[in-house]
Amino acid sequence: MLIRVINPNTTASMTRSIGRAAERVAAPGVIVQAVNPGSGPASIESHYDEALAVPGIVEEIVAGDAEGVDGYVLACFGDPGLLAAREIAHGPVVGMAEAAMRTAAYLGRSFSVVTTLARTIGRAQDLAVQFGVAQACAGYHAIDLPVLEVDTDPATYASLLEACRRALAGDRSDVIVLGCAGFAGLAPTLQNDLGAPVVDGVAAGVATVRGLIDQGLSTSRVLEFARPPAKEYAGTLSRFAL
Ligand code: 2AL
Repeated sequence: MLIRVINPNTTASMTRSIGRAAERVAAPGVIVQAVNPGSGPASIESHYDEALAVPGIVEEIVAGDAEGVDGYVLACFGDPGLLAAREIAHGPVVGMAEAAMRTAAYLGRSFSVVTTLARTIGRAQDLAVQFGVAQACAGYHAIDLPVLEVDTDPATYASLLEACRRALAGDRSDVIVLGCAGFAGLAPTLQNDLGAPVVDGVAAGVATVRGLIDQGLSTSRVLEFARPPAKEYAGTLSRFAL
Protein backbone atom coordinates (compact mmCIF):
# COMPACT_ATOMS: atom_id res chain seq x y z
CA MET A 1 0.00 0.00 0.00
CA LEU A 2 1.34 3.39 -1.02
CA ILE A 3 0.13 6.46 0.91
CA ARG A 4 1.20 9.92 -0.20
CA VAL A 5 1.22 12.57 2.51
CA ILE A 6 1.08 15.99 0.86
CA ASN A 7 2.48 18.93 2.78
CA PRO A 8 0.75 21.66 0.75
CA ASN A 9 3.39 24.27 1.57
CA THR A 10 6.80 24.31 -0.15
CA THR A 11 9.01 24.08 2.96
CA ALA A 12 11.03 20.85 2.58
CA SER A 13 12.24 20.75 6.22
CA MET A 14 8.60 20.71 7.34
CA THR A 15 7.84 17.93 4.84
CA ARG A 16 10.63 15.84 6.39
CA SER A 17 9.24 16.31 9.90
CA ILE A 18 5.71 15.47 8.63
CA GLY A 19 7.19 12.32 7.03
CA ARG A 20 8.68 11.24 10.36
CA ALA A 21 5.32 11.70 12.14
CA ALA A 22 3.56 9.76 9.37
CA GLU A 23 6.06 6.88 9.60
CA ARG A 24 5.11 6.36 13.25
CA VAL A 25 1.77 4.89 12.19
CA ALA A 26 2.83 3.10 8.99
CA ALA A 27 2.19 -0.63 9.36
CA PRO A 28 4.24 -3.38 7.66
CA GLY A 29 3.50 -3.35 3.94
CA VAL A 30 2.59 0.34 4.02
CA ILE A 31 4.88 2.80 2.26
CA VAL A 32 4.38 6.41 3.27
CA GLN A 33 5.87 9.07 1.04
CA ALA A 34 5.86 12.70 2.23
CA VAL A 35 5.98 15.25 -0.57
CA ASN A 36 5.46 18.95 -1.12
CA PRO A 37 4.64 20.91 -4.28
CA GLY A 38 7.38 22.78 -6.09
CA SER A 39 5.31 25.94 -6.33
CA GLY A 40 3.07 27.73 -3.87
CA PRO A 41 3.33 29.44 -0.48
CA ALA A 42 6.17 28.61 1.95
CA SER A 43 3.57 28.25 4.71
CA ILE A 44 -0.20 28.37 4.89
CA GLU A 45 -1.73 30.74 7.41
CA SER A 46 -4.40 32.70 5.51
CA HIS A 47 -7.28 32.06 3.13
CA TYR A 48 -5.09 33.52 0.36
CA ASP A 49 -2.27 31.03 1.12
CA GLU A 50 -4.81 28.20 1.13
CA ALA A 51 -6.29 29.16 -2.24
CA LEU A 52 -2.87 29.40 -3.89
CA ALA A 53 -1.69 26.10 -2.38
CA VAL A 54 -4.44 24.15 -4.13
CA PRO A 55 -2.90 23.98 -7.66
CA GLY A 56 0.25 22.45 -6.12
CA ILE A 57 -1.89 19.88 -4.29
CA VAL A 58 -3.68 18.99 -7.54
CA GLU A 59 -0.31 18.46 -9.25
CA GLU A 60 0.83 16.14 -6.45
CA ILE A 61 -2.37 14.09 -6.80
CA VAL A 62 -2.19 13.84 -10.59
CA ALA A 63 1.45 12.73 -10.32
CA GLY A 64 0.65 10.37 -7.43
CA ASP A 65 -2.18 8.69 -9.33
CA ALA A 66 0.18 8.14 -12.28
CA GLU A 67 2.64 6.47 -9.86
CA GLY A 68 -0.01 4.18 -8.34
CA VAL A 69 -0.62 5.94 -5.02
CA ASP A 70 -3.47 4.23 -3.12
CA GLY A 71 -4.54 7.13 -0.89
CA TYR A 72 -3.64 10.65 0.22
CA VAL A 73 -3.36 12.70 3.39
CA LEU A 74 -3.43 16.51 3.17
CA ALA A 75 -1.00 17.62 5.86
CA CYS A 76 -2.11 21.18 6.58
CA PHE A 77 -4.63 21.95 9.30
CA GLY A 78 -6.81 24.10 7.01
CA ASP A 79 -7.41 21.01 4.82
CA PRO A 80 -6.98 23.21 1.70
CA GLY A 81 -8.54 21.81 -1.45
CA LEU A 82 -9.83 18.71 0.34
CA LEU A 83 -13.08 18.39 -1.59
CA ALA A 84 -11.44 19.15 -4.96
CA ALA A 85 -8.75 16.57 -4.18
CA ARG A 86 -11.48 14.02 -3.48
CA GLU A 87 -13.07 14.68 -6.87
CA ILE A 88 -9.91 13.90 -8.81
CA ALA A 89 -7.87 11.41 -6.77
CA HIS A 90 -8.22 7.76 -7.63
CA GLY A 91 -8.10 6.65 -3.97
CA PRO A 92 -9.43 8.14 -0.73
CA VAL A 93 -8.23 11.56 0.47
CA VAL A 94 -8.21 12.51 4.15
CA GLY A 95 -7.49 15.97 5.55
CA MET A 96 -5.46 16.25 8.74
CA ALA A 97 -7.99 18.54 10.47
CA GLU A 98 -10.80 16.23 9.52
CA ALA A 99 -8.94 13.13 10.71
CA ALA A 100 -7.76 14.78 13.93
CA MET A 101 -11.17 16.13 14.93
CA ARG A 102 -13.01 12.92 14.09
CA THR A 103 -10.38 10.87 15.97
CA ALA A 104 -10.56 13.18 19.00
CA ALA A 105 -14.33 12.66 19.12
CA TYR A 106 -13.69 8.94 19.81
CA LEU A 107 -11.54 9.74 22.82
CA GLY A 108 -13.67 11.97 25.03
CA ARG A 109 -16.76 14.15 25.24
CA SER A 110 -14.93 17.21 24.01
CA PHE A 111 -11.65 18.40 22.58
CA SER A 112 -9.69 21.64 22.34
CA VAL A 113 -7.82 22.76 19.24
CA VAL A 114 -4.41 24.42 19.78
CA THR A 115 -3.01 26.09 16.69
CA THR A 116 -0.37 28.56 15.53
CA LEU A 117 -1.76 32.01 14.65
CA ALA A 118 -5.09 33.26 16.01
CA ARG A 119 -6.14 34.25 12.49
CA THR A 120 -6.37 30.53 11.53
CA ILE A 121 -8.95 29.79 14.25
CA GLY A 122 -11.90 30.83 12.04
CA ARG A 123 -10.90 28.25 9.46
CA ALA A 124 -10.70 25.52 12.14
CA GLN A 125 -14.16 26.55 13.39
CA ASP A 126 -15.60 26.35 9.86
CA LEU A 127 -14.04 22.90 9.37
CA ALA A 128 -15.47 21.60 12.66
CA VAL A 129 -18.92 22.65 11.43
CA GLN A 130 -18.27 21.09 7.99
CA PHE A 131 -17.22 17.79 9.56
CA GLY A 132 -20.16 17.75 11.99
CA VAL A 133 -18.01 17.83 15.14
CA ALA A 134 -18.41 21.48 16.20
CA GLN A 135 -20.49 20.43 19.20
CA ALA A 136 -17.56 18.37 20.51
CA CYS A 137 -15.07 21.20 20.15
CA ALA A 138 -14.88 23.03 23.47
CA GLY A 139 -12.41 25.74 22.44
CA TYR A 140 -9.85 27.05 19.96
CA HIS A 141 -6.49 28.41 21.11
CA ALA A 142 -3.45 29.94 19.41
CA ILE A 143 0.16 30.22 20.53
CA ASP A 144 0.69 33.18 18.18
CA LEU A 145 3.68 31.69 16.42
CA PRO A 146 4.03 31.76 12.59
CA VAL A 147 4.17 28.29 11.02
CA LEU A 148 7.78 28.66 9.85
CA GLU A 149 8.94 29.51 13.38
CA VAL A 150 7.46 26.35 14.93
CA ASP A 151 10.61 24.37 14.11
CA THR A 152 13.14 27.11 14.79
CA ASP A 153 11.82 28.85 17.91
CA PRO A 154 13.31 27.13 20.99
CA ALA A 155 10.28 28.24 23.03
CA THR A 156 7.75 26.37 20.85
CA TYR A 157 7.40 23.30 23.05
CA ALA A 158 7.03 25.29 26.28
CA SER A 159 4.37 27.62 24.84
CA LEU A 160 2.50 24.73 23.26
CA LEU A 161 2.52 22.77 26.52
CA GLU A 162 1.30 25.82 28.45
CA ALA A 163 -1.47 26.52 25.89
CA CYS A 164 -2.60 22.87 26.00
CA ARG A 165 -2.71 22.93 29.82
CA ARG A 166 -4.78 26.12 29.78
CA ALA A 167 -7.07 24.71 27.10
CA LEU A 168 -7.79 21.47 28.99
CA ALA A 169 -8.48 23.32 32.23
CA GLY A 170 -10.30 26.37 30.78
CA ASP A 171 -12.45 24.42 28.30
CA ARG A 172 -12.92 21.47 30.68
CA SER A 173 -12.08 19.29 27.68
CA ASP A 174 -10.75 15.72 27.48
CA VAL A 175 -8.52 15.75 24.40
CA ILE A 176 -6.07 18.07 22.61
CA VAL A 177 -6.09 18.40 18.82
CA LEU A 178 -2.87 19.88 17.46
CA GLY A 179 -3.76 22.51 14.86
CA CYS A 180 -0.67 22.57 12.65
CA ALA A 181 1.31 19.97 10.72
CA GLY A 182 4.45 21.58 12.14
CA PHE A 183 3.46 20.31 15.61
CA ALA A 184 3.25 16.68 14.44
CA GLY A 185 6.46 15.40 16.02
CA LEU A 186 5.61 16.91 19.40
CA ALA A 187 2.42 14.90 20.05
CA PRO A 188 3.89 11.90 21.94
CA THR A 189 5.91 14.05 24.38
CA LEU A 190 2.99 16.44 24.89
CA GLN A 191 0.64 13.55 25.61
CA ASN A 192 3.08 12.26 28.19
CA ASP A 193 3.52 15.66 29.85
CA LEU A 194 -0.20 16.50 29.82
CA GLY A 195 -1.60 13.12 30.86
CA ALA A 196 -4.37 13.55 28.25
CA PRO A 197 -4.75 12.26 24.68
CA VAL A 198 -3.03 14.48 22.11
CA VAL A 199 -4.13 13.93 18.50
CA ASP A 200 -1.79 14.82 15.67
CA GLY A 201 -3.72 15.00 12.40
CA VAL A 202 -0.83 13.70 10.30
CA ALA A 203 -0.75 10.40 12.21
CA ALA A 204 -4.56 10.33 12.43
CA GLY A 205 -4.78 11.00 8.69
CA VAL A 206 -2.38 8.19 7.77
CA ALA A 207 -4.14 5.75 10.12
CA THR A 208 -7.55 6.75 8.73
CA VAL A 209 -6.63 6.49 5.05
CA ARG A 210 -4.87 3.19 5.70
CA GLY A 211 -8.07 1.90 7.37
CA LEU A 212 -10.21 2.99 4.42
CA ILE A 213 -7.90 1.31 1.91
CA ASP A 214 -7.76 -1.87 4.05
CA GLN A 215 -11.56 -1.98 3.91
CA GLY A 216 -11.58 -1.55 0.12
CA LEU A 217 -13.28 1.86 0.46
CA SER A 218 -12.81 4.98 -1.64
CA THR A 219 -14.63 8.22 -2.45
CA SER A 220 -18.16 7.77 -3.78
CA ARG A 221 -18.56 8.68 -7.45
CA VAL A 222 -22.36 8.60 -7.26
CA LEU A 223 -23.01 12.35 -7.25
CA GLU A 224 -21.05 15.27 -5.79
CA PHE A 225 -17.64 13.59 -5.95
CA ALA A 226 -17.92 12.22 -9.47
CA ARG A 227 -15.07 13.33 -11.73
CA PRO A 228 -15.60 17.03 -12.65
CA PRO A 229 -16.93 17.70 -16.17
CA ALA A 230 -14.17 18.15 -18.74
CA LYS A 231 -13.80 21.66 -20.11
CA GLU A 232 -11.23 24.14 -21.29
CA TYR A 233 -9.19 26.08 -18.74
CA ALA A 234 -7.77 29.33 -20.12
CA GLY A 235 -4.45 31.10 -19.58
CA THR A 236 -1.90 30.11 -16.93
CA LEU A 237 -4.30 27.47 -15.53
CA SER A 238 -4.76 25.72 -18.91
CA ARG A 239 -2.65 22.71 -17.81
CA PHE A 240 -5.21 21.98 -15.08
CA ALA A 241 -7.96 21.13 -17.59
CA LEU A 242 -9.06 17.54 -17.01
C1 2AL B 1 -0.75 25.16 8.70
C2 2AL B 1 -0.23 23.85 8.59
O1 2AL B 1 -0.62 22.86 9.17
N1 2AL B 1 0.77 23.94 7.67
C3 2AL B 1 0.86 25.21 7.23
O2 2AL B 1 1.66 25.63 6.39
N2 2AL B 1 -0.09 25.93 7.89
N3 2AL B 1 -1.83 25.48 9.50
C4 2AL B 1 -1.81 26.19 10.66
N4 2AL B 1 -2.99 26.39 11.27
O3 2AL B 1 -0.77 26.64 11.10
